[in-house]
Amino acid sequence: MKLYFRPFACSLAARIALEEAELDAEFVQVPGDGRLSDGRHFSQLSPMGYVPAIETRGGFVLTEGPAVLTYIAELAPEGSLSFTGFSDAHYRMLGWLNFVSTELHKAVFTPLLGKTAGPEERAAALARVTKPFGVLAAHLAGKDFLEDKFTVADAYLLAVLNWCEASGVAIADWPVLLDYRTRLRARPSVVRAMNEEWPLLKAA
Ligand SMILES: N[C@@H](CCC(=O)N[C@@H](CS)C(=O)NCC(=O)O)C(=O)O
Repeated sequence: MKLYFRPFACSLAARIALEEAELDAEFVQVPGDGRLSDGRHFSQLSPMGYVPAIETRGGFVLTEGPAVLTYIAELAPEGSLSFTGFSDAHYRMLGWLNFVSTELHKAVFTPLLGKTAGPEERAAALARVTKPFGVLAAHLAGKDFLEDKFTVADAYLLAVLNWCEASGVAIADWPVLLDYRTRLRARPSVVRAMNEEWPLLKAA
């Protein structure tokens, strides 16, 4: 397996999942110009140019974070990153993956972190954080994880919450989310994954 990533991008969630499940993978950092060392351009593997992309054990390249995370969860020892198929919690976890992807990643953070949004679009993106952060803060009050145990949805949410400072989102206004992020950052798989990528981010 090969995970194509950019440091501290949403692909960090996939690295955390691989670390958590102790699955072997090769990690390939996608350079800014997309030219891979094997001569291919990354867009040949991921047509939108997006990480994460994972070359699966079967040899095809899978893109789209929630699908990549679900794939890793299903390869992992049963129950270590997800719940049993057909259980209620399993579908709730899939719901959280979609929630993080649509309500936070794309609606809020992509415009705030990108270089193309003007002041109006940035203000609109910032305003869109209130409702989903409120929903999450209410849900996570008194809980360690989105569901009864750590899953790939927590890995994805953490990767996105890591962007708050760079985006101007005042996470401290939602103390439950700040505490959740602090706790997850202390998790050994998260520490390992972030320690791997931090020097790469600094060097990028
Ligand atoms: N729909 C995609 C979006 C992934 C995405 O936005 N990835 C960002 C990083 S978080 C990316 O690769 N952006 C292009 C770039 O950084 O050049 C998914 O869910 O995986």
